[in-house]
Amino acid sequence: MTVSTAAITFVDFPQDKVTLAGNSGVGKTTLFLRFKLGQFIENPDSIGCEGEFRKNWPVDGEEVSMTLYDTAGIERYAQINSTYFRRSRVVIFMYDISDRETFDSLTHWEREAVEKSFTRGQPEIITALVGNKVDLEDERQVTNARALQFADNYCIPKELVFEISAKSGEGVSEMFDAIIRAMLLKGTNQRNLESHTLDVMLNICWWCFPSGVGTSFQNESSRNKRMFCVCMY
Ligand SMILES: Nc1nc2c(ncn2[C@@H]2O[C@H](COP(=O)(O)OP(=O)(O)O)[C@@H](O)[C@H]2O)c(=O)[nH]1
Ligand SMILES: [Mg+2]
Repeated sequence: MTVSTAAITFVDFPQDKVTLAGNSGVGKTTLFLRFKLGQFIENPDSIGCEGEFRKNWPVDGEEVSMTLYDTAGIERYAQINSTYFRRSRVVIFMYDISDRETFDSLTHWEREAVEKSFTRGQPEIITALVGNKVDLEDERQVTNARALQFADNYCIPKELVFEISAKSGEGVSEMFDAIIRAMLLKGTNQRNLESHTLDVMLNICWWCFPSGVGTSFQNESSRNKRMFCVCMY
């Protein structure tokens, strides 16, 4: 139920949020650390890594910010909660080319990530498919043709299908370059959306009303883009 309208200024979610999705062991944290530190860390769990890192990535003479999110190993113990994926600008679906099961699990990850990012069907979400551990060519269980077929089924453009090695670094820069270009093509990045004013409608949040704070925000110009109540609904 809408109770009133108001104009407020607030800091929006980061428009450069890039999340990693995929089974434990595919190399998400190794890729995250390569992005963050520019090197291969043999035993990523040993250095206790926090789950997000923002940096400027130079592409085509521009410096564009990207904030990469890692699950930080949660998927080993529990389902990833929706806060992790919420409002991702880009989701990178990652599998291990030497482990067929990690590829087969991507249907599960696609459902999880795209639903929990609250962006299913929204044109601005970018999805990429990444086969990691290409240095293990002799142990390959997933062909590039299969990956391209998957991408086709899930509307991932073939320019965003990659095979990389987070260990050797092969293909990693090219992958981030292409993702940044896709973000630029779709017209948003952190530089112009860090903070802005929106006309909003205050709504009763039926999840926490009447005991909780009971309000959430809705962007008047885009009814799909409801801002969330502090109860996170
Ligand atoms: N050979 C090879 N091993 C890798 C590569 N990327 C990660 N690994 C190894 O795979 C294991 C799991 O990596 P990790 O980043 O922890 O996977 P996560 O569970 O998806 O975060 C570690 O032993 C990494 O050293 C790669 O490109 N090639
Ligand atoms: Mg990890």
